[in-house]
Amino acid sequence: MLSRIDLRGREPSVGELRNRLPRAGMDVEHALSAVRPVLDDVAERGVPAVLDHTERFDAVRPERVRVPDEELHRALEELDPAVRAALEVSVERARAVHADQRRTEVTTEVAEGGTVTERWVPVSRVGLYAPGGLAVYPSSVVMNVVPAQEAGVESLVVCSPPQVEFGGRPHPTILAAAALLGVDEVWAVGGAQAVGLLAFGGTDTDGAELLPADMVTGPGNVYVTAAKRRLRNVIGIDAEAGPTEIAILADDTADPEHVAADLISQAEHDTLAASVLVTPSEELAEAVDERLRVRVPATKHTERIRTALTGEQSGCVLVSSLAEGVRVVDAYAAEHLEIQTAEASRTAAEVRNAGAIFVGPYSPVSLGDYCAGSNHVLPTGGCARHSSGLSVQSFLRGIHVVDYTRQALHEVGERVVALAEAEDLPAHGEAVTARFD
Ligand code: HSO
Ligand code: ZN
Repeated sequence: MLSRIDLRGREPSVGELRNRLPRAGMDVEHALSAVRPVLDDVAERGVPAVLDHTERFDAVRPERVRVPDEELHRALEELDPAVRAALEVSVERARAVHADQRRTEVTTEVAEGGTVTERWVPVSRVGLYAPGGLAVYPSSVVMNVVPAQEAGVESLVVCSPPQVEFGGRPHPTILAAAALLGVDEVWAVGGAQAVGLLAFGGTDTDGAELLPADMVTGPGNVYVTAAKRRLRNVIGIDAEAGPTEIAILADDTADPEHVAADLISQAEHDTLAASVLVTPSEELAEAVDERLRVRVPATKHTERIRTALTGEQSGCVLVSSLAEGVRVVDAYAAEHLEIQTAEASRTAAEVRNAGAIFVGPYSPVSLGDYCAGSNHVLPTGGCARHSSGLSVQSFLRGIHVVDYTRQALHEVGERVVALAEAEDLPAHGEAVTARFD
């Protein structure tokens, strides 16, 4: 079922690998032209513009943007107890991991009387986007809200598109997840207009103020992504999320049933999702294909999965050795990388590029999607070469606080003057000497 790329007996360079490995593209630029007038309109007219565009795209016009408090509580009360219990475990584990990511203030004494302190200050107000429609992911609400809360973000608002079948409110599991996390501000707005409203703020139909956010995170469709790209100088954003990816580096000790099940699990998200197997074992490749042929027709979203697995973004890469396999997965820089090899921890330690690494036979990606404690908002499209997933750090700013005494400045003053002169910026030096004239 997976198309084959046979790299055995060859050692392509990293550049060649990047070109040859399967990968999905996403045309954000194209969406920008549709998004620009929407954002301009929201900037100019506020909530009435938001409601007009909501009516056009979501076929519903909520009577107000902010979801009343009592509806959040009701959604939580009405949530299926098993789902609630699972969300609680998800939150608890994510909190434990993210609490350990908090940064401590460090003061470095650079010279006697001269210190630089790195202060970590949370972003004040964050908007979290939760998609609606095909992808209703309360788990993503958890993965966005928890790091923001653990970072100390004081004000959080969740946005999610209004749904016709829920009377113009966002999906009830989104409302319930927000309530469970202690987020009391939820807006029924989606798409580019949501990002616009978060960036510019507005006045709700009942006169209440919708305050602008400093930062917007969370996955969305291509229009949401385009809106974030367009407004990135107005608001902070997280990385642009492309279609999800799983790469599995496996040798002949891997269980083909597990490998097949895991490749299918992420293909379930989207016809553009990428599932890539990298292995030195042709027998494993054959066995996985055989298991795929059995499992794909037997699961619920067969067509979506088949399209993803047979798409050009998915495939099986045959390599001459495990070491070569590590080079391939490093070049690919998958959002999720599973290591299913004889010495999985050792192999995993050699990998440099991945959004998250799942080690051994009992750490499937779907565990990480929900209940591992790790974050599931991860860099896609090869961005794992330079970026990390969402974390407490994403919501913190490090501010250098410089504090020198007269004596400490005097001691280093001539160095400042020398560098200022080398850059033909003498007034920079004079700002120092003026203090000692
Ligand atoms: N695998 C997705 C996250 C997710 N899975 C949400 C299920 N729900 C991207 O990391
Ligand atoms: Zn998933």
